[in-house]
Amino acid sequence: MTLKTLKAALLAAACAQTAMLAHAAEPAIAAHTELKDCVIQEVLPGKNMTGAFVRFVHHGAPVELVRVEMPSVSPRIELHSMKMKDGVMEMARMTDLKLSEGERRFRKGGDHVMLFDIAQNPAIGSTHTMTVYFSDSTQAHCQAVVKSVREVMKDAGIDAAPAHDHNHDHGHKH
Ligand SMILES: [Cu+2]
Repeated sequence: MTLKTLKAALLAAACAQTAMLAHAAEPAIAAHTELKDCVIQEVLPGKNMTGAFVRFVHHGAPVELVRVEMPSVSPRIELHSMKMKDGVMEMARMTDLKLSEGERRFRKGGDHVMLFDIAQNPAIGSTHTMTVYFSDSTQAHCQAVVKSVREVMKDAGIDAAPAHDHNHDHGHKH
């Protein structure tokens, strides 16, 4: 083998490796999990963060959530749960990342996707691609729609109406 052919062979090997790495960086679509009802809560005035919600429908062996990406909305995303601390509900990093057979729902007041450092508030009604990465190196996508806080609360079964509304508007209607 001449030096020239050796160089060519090395270059070819390097290219093959680069191609393999590029392939590895694009995970396969998960066959085990569907993302449903993907929603982003509107960003409230004066804030640059918000929550996003999703319903996972999972089949087969358990997998773990690794991370969530939504590049058109936020460059920094964490998975959060609500935990009781000193009698107050607080957000904390999610420790239970497992998806088992069946449904798991993220919703306002519970588990959620936390979007930080939002530079431009997404408009209500606009949609954004949410990508979830799993521990088996697969991923799943959905189109998350931006909804108002009121709608998000309604979806979560939280009564958003102020307390006095019950007394004056709804108290005697049956
Ligand atoms: Cu949070």
